[in-house]
Amino acid sequence: MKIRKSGIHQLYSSNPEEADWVLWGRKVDPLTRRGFLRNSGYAAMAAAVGASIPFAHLMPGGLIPAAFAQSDNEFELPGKDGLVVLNDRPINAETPPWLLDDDITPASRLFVRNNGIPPVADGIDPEAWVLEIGGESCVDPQQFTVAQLKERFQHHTYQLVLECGGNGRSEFNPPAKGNQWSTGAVGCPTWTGVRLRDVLEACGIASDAVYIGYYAADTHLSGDPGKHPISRGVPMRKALEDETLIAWAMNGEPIPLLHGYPLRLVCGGWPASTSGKWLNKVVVRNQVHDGEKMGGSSYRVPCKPVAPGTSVPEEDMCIIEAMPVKSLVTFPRSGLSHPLADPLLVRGHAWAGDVSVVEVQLSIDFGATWIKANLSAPANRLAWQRWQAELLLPQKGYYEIWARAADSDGRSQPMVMPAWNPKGYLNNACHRVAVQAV
Ligand SMILES: Nc1nc2c(c(=O)[nH]1)N[C@H]1C(S)=C(S)[C@@H](COP(=O)(O)O)O[C@H]1N2
Ligand SMILES: [Mo]
Repeated sequence: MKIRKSGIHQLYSSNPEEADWVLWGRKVDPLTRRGFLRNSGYAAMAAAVGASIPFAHLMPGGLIPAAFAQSDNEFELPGKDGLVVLNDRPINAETPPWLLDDDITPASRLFVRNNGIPPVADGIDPEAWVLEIGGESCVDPQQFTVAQLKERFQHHTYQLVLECGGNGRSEFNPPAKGNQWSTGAVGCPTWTGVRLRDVLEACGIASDAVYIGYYAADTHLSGDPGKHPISRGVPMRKALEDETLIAWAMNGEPIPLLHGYPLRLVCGGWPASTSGKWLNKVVVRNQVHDGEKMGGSSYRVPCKPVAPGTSVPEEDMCIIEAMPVKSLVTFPRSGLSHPLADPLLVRGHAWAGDVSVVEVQLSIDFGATWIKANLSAPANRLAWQRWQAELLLPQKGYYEIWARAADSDGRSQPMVMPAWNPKGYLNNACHRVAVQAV
């Protein structure tokens, strides 16, 4: 049986129970949500994954087997290593999970999300690049060249998670429009720059300040110079955190053009749309910033959960702040064949918005039982955390490894899908990879 990746996603997104029935003859028990595989369906699924499935009776219905859910259509992007390109104008590309195994994400493996057209490298003189600080709640508006920023303020380096608010969007049902990210719109490089707080304080923050907003040098897809592709911001409490940086270096090198050369804002743990690339202006606002992609349903979710497919009035949508707890299995790569007798080393990263990860658990039986992984401390606040474990698979066959992280606020990842929302944000469902014991 051959199933093309886009085909299987389409089938499952329009009607997962129907897809189960068409592909495998699998029926879903309405009480337990477990899938019933009849013998012929079981044979079809086992044939498709290439092995018997010891825990088939525990497998939930309506879920694409992880063996088919991975991105596999690799595509070349200059300077990038095996990223999957979702769109080429503007450029958007994500990283397959097995290429996110590094502790510190190298530039070649960091996802790219552009809303407009980046400035051209040739036209940028990094020393002469000017950052303007202003806005109605800035006491003394000023301009700084990059050289002046470097000279006047203390330098700081932090490893910070960047995750697109729409990471995981492809799994929502009904589907949400936008880049169909699977799991790869996340990374955790180190960033060097000055604290936004130090720069804002040098310009004076008025007592009525509530928000900051950024402006940048990329241009709108329409070509209209009066329009900004994106201009977002964060509340003052996030803007003034130690780790919120105006950065000029990523992993010790000038920030690559695609990631914001020569200057970018980095607000770790919040939707990466708040981390403005090609930064040329920061405004201190006496109201919630109202730049491009701050309003409507952009980077907003229903303030209260809604039924899938509901159309939600604008006043009932709330701005996304910290990203939810999440984890990724970066080794093994889904599809691995592993000798039954050997312990299987499994590892990945976990992160949790503004707080820390306190536990990562793994399951090889579709969530029936869980074991604890070893979890490392983060390099600094707002960096992702390495976890690893050794698993023994009980008999030959097809398994899925599920990873589930819990944060210091007592929240953990949902096993299947979190609350549906119109734009498909904040999918922090457990990551799954397929392994075959042989
Ligand atoms: N100026 C500018 N900044 C931007 C964007 C953009 O299009 N223009 N995209 C935002 C979004 S939506 C994301 S997810 C991150 C992506 O950062 P990266 O491309 O460096 O991974 O940048 C954010 N900053
Ligand atoms: Mo994003």
